[in-house]
Parts: sequence; C-alpha cells; structure tokens
Amino acid sequence: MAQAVGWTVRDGVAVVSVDNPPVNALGHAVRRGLVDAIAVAEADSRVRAVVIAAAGRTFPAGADIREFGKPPEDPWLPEVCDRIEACSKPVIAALHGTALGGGFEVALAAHYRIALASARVGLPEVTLGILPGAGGTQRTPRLIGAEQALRLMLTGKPIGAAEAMAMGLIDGVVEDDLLEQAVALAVMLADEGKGPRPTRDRRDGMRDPVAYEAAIKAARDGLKAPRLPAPGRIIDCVEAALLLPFDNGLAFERAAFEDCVTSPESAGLRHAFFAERRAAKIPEAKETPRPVGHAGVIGGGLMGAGIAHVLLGAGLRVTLIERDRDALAGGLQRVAVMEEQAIARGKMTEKERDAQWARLFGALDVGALAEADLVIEAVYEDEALKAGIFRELDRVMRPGAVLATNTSYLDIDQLARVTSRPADVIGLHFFSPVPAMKLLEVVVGAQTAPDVVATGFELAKQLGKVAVRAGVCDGFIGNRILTAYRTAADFLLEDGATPYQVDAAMRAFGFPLGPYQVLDMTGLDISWARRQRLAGTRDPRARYVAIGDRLCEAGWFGRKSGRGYYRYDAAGSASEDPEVLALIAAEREAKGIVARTIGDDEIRDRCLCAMVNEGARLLGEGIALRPSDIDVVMLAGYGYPRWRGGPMQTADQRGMLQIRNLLADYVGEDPIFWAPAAIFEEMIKYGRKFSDMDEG
Ligand code: TC6
Repeated sequence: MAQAVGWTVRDGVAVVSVDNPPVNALGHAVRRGLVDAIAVAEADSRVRAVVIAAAGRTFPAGADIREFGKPPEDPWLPEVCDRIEACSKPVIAALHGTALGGGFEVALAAHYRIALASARVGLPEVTLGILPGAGGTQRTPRLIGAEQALRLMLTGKPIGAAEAMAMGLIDGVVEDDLLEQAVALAVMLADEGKGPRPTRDRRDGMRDPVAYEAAIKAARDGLKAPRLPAPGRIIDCVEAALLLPFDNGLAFERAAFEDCVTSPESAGLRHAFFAERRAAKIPEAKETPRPVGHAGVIGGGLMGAGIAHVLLGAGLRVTLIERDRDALAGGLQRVAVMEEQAIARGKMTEKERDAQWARLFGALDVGALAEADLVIEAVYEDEALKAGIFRELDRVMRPGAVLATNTSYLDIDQLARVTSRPADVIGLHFFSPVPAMKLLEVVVGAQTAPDVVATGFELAKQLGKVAVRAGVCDGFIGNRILTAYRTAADFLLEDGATPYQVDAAMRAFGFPLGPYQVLDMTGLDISWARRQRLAGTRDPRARYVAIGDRLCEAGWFGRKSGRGYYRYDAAGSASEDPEVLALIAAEREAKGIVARTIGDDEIRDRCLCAMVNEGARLLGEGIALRPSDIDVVMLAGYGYPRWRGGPMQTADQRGMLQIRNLLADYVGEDPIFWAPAAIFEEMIKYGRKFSDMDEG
C-alpha cells in the first residue's frame, strides 16, 4: 500500500488515514492508497467497518490541482469515490480542517460523515473554472436538493460543520476526539448490523421534483453574461442528477468536467491560484517578522482611513494622526462609515465594531506614535511633504519601529535617506478602496532590512491581503504597467479610436471597467500632476499624447467634476461626450494625424502587448521577482480578468513569438515605448515561456 495512506485496525474497524502534507491533496499516491485500502478492508475478515480520516491539519482539501492538465493516472478520483461507495462494509468519513472539492467528494461517497465542529466543507471547484467531477454534482443534490447544492457549487464558498449538518450533508458534529468518535460510530453501526448506505441510492433532496426544477431554472436565469463555462455546466449536471440514472449522470458530469478542465479559462484560474501562493515565497521568507501590535496611520483621507479600518479589523491598536482637529474628525468619521458598511454587509457585528473603536485613537501630533511598532504614512502624494513627515517620524519613533509609506510612485530610497534608519523604511502600497482590494505591494528599498520585508508580508497576511514584493522604481509593478496600458490606449485615441470604443473593447476582454472609465473615477488630475512632475525627465523622442492634459486644462477632472472622458448627469450616469471627441479630433489635426479605423482586436492586442512588454522590462530590471508576481498585481489590484490569469499568463497562452512580432510591428510608431524588452529574444531562442521563470 502506498505510504500516502496509512492503515490500522482497532475494535474491528479499519482506520484509513490520508497522509499527504500540506493539505492531503488527492494526488495519485493517495488515490491508489485509498483504493487499495478499501480492497484490503473488504478482504480482511477482522474488519467490520471502515473510517476514512486524515493526518495533519485537514481532511483532503481537494484533488491535486497540479495534476490537472497532465495525462491522468489511474485510478481517477471518480473511480476512487465509486469504489468507496461500493464497499460492502459501512464507510465513515471523519472530517476536520477544510474538506474541500475532491476531498469532500470522497466524504460524499462514504456512507456516513461526521465532522469536528471547527471543520469546514465545500465544493470550491468553480473558483478554478471546473466542477465537482468525482460525483459531487450527482451526490450533493441527492442529499440536499438542487437549491442548496447549487449554492455550494456556484459560489464555491465553504460552510461550517453545523450548517452542513443542518442541511443534511453530514450526519454528526463532535467537539473533539474525532477519530475515537468515528470509530465508536463504526462499531455501533456494525453491532447494529447496519450495512452500507450508498449516497447514489438516496433521494432525500429529490422528494420535490417541482422545487428541484424551479431551483435549476432560477440558477439558469441568474447566470449573468456567462463568460466561464463551469457555472452553466454545473447547473446542467445538477439537472442531470434528477433526470438521469446515477451512472449516466456520472458520465454526463465526466464529459462536462473534461470540457472545463481543458478550457483556457480554467488554466488561467489555476495559474492565479498558484501565483497568489507563490508570491509569498520571497528571499526574506525565513526572517522573523517584527511584532506589530500598535500601528500609526498618518493621514485620515480615504486611503488612510481605509488602512486604519483594516488594521483595526486585524486586531491592532491604531493611532490616526491628522494635521488639525477638523481633519482628524473627518478621518475618524471615515473609519466609522467603513465600519458601518462592514456591519451592513454582515462582515462585522456591532460588538466587534465597539471593540475596534476602543482600539482606535486620534492625535494631532506624531509624538503619539512614540511607542508604536509600525507607522504607515498615507498623506497627499507630495515628495517634500512626505520627506518632512519621515524626518519627524525618525525623531519620535522608538528604535526598531517600521516606517512605511503608502506612496504610489515616489522614491522610497530617497525617503529612507532623510531618516537615520533607512533599514527600517519600506513601502506598503495599498489600493483603493482598501477594505475591498486584495493587493498590497511591499516595496523594498536598497537598504530595507530583511526582517522589515518579512514584517510587511506578515502584516499583509493578518489583513487578508495578497502581498507582492516589488523593487523601487517610478510606479513599482502595478502603476508601471498601468501607465504602459494607458499610453497604448492614448496612442489608439490619437490614431482614430474613441475612449468609448477602447473602454468597450477592454470590458469585452474581461476588465470590469475600461481605462477611461477608471481615469474618470479616480480623477484625471492625479495623473496630470504626475505628468507635470515628470515633464523634465521625458525623452523628447517619445510620442506624447496630450489629450488628458487638454481635458484637465478645461477643468474636466472626471466624475468628481461632472465631466471627464464621459459626461455625468446629476444621478451619476455616464454618457459619451461629443466635445471630448471634438477635442481629440483637434489634437489629431494639430499633429497631422489622419484618423484610421481601428478594430477591437487591435485595441486589445496593443493594450496587452504594452502591459506584457512593461512586465518583461520589470523582470529585466529586477523590480518584480517573477512573472506570476506581475500577474498577481494585475489580478488583485487592477481588475485584470482572473480567468485570464494575468498579462504574463495571457502572453504565454498567445505565444512569445506572436507578442514579440506584434511589438515589432508597432515599434516604428514609437521606438522607445514599443521597443521589445530584451528578454523576448532569449526566451524565443530557448523556447521558454514566462511560466518557466515562475518556479525559479
Ligand atoms: C478538485 O478537488 C476537483 C475535483 C474533481 C476531480 C475529478 N492541490 O493555501 P495554502 C497547496 S479541485 C495542490 O497556502 P492555507 C498550496 O499551493 C480542488 N496543492 O494554505 C500551498 O503550497 P505551497 C478543490 C494544493 O492554510 C499549500 O498547499 N479544492 C491544493 O492558507 C498550502 O496552501 C480547492 O480548491 C490542492 N488542491 O489554506 C481548495 N490546495 O506551500 C484549494 C492547497 O507549495 N486550497 N495546495 O505554496 C485552498 O483553498 C487552501 O489551500 C486551503 C488551505 C483552504 C486548503
């Protein structure tokens, strides 16, 4: 028997224990081991019942996702589940930790399920672009009906053991001694002469076919502009569970699973899953983070208040600093509003809010931070202002405290140099709205101490954010790529596209908003100020599009001023603006550009190539550690469609040669912006993809 599955017999019960750290994923060795164990249990006359349990932190958390996309090795998980269900002796699954996906499907194939009260169960396959393909779509609705089964499978959200029991998914919940209680149940079943209870034969959830069909219809109607194959296929499978005999339903599920698992959308989502986890693998990972219990936040604007709110949510004591009483009151009020919103969304109770409020302090003087462990400066993006704050912080903060800036663009090394402790200085770049955005860029300066980097990553974990390590440059990873994306879009405007066409093309690509909608939302004045700041450093050979400047000169700063690339009515709805189109036409004319017809595919190609080329440059400059980190930044912070996996993954799917050739087509228009990054040639020569650089 394979080592990934252990085997003992006690009190006439075979205890089959999966042991495949870290999450007991159902890789080949585990599948083989489970099938062998059931065979041995059936053959062993001492054994009257079987308990399937798991060592370590969890019952299997799913199929081994790394095996998807590779040739399957027998036995497949559906066969394993069928074998368990067909066992002639009662099989009990003992669940702890997170019994997810294929792991929960194994449990569903067992005849009885008991769980620790702390266990969570679920079918999160949809988040990977696939469906429960080991009988989960057929067995789950047999137990709990279509409505609840679809909720589990379409949201992918795990539920607690008590809820699972109330639904009828599991048979018992125990506070402790899971294994002993599972064995006791097995002995009792055997003593009572109870045989197997195959889920395939149960109809508990199908007693009301009308309600079942109604749930199917409601789910189909609720599918919003389906871009991904999996949700629709899940609904089809759950319907098949009602209409077809079990084995035919399984075959139907198998075909749907194969379609989904081989789809590029699933490849993108799987890439995103591993990319997020890989991002935590940084050179400083083994350093001990500095303890952080009390944090300071300087600046109570939307960003600072958001940061204070998430720090409070992670259990920290927070001191918010503002320059005067009114500003401080405004900042505290913003935090209060965010807490109310969290309560309204069911993310926090009033009791938790009160507890958080008791840990929040306001002050007008940075002296209040003398004992703080970490401070995050989140004031207006002005170099002199921030430098002044860092000098002050250097004066008052205790030795060993971490001094962080939330700057989006400014040079962290320069800020570090105004202090006497550059090793303690780091960039923690949050994204707005802070409570919702998952990304945190941890910007590492030339002198930042390794344990300060580790502290940034540990803090991100506490805040539930995905941290990505970035080096110092103008814009770090995300804003460098965003600038390239916007530049490509601006070139398209000047050459003949409209902002509305570019936005629609990029929405069709999968972004929730197009680049001009985002500009209008965040305010055109922010990028205008930056362009003015950088005007002196601009290469005169580079193509410069002044359309954004012209809009700002007209006082059109986006949503907040009622006009930007779009025109906004009193209710805030946007419409296309002929005056903007006239302004663009005038810019073209001034430069002697004759507008040409530009198709949506060209818009997408150019925007993608700009992002990928900038990503390749970031790798060459050592700003990003690996291509998948760039993908994580774009997915978690910039709305890049998750199912595409990120720009570097999209480039891999398109092929390196194609991207390089497109860049080579464009380079005549601007030899600086469109010049292909140096690494393309080498990658093409050696047949490498960006993902080949991820694991290194
Ligand atoms: C399925 O089951 C389909 C069935 C049908 C088949 C026909 N496979 O997240 P963490 C790794 S689809 C392989 O940091 P946590 C992960 O990469 C699957 N590896 O830990 C990481 O590796 P590293 C349905 C996996 O405590 C390490 O384990 N199941 C898998 O924060 C630790 O992971 C899911 O979608 C896997 N299935 O969270 C559940 N899972 O150390 C996916 C994890 O080398 N997993 N790893 O970086 C999770 O949601 C979480 O990992 C967790 C634990 C909640 C189980």
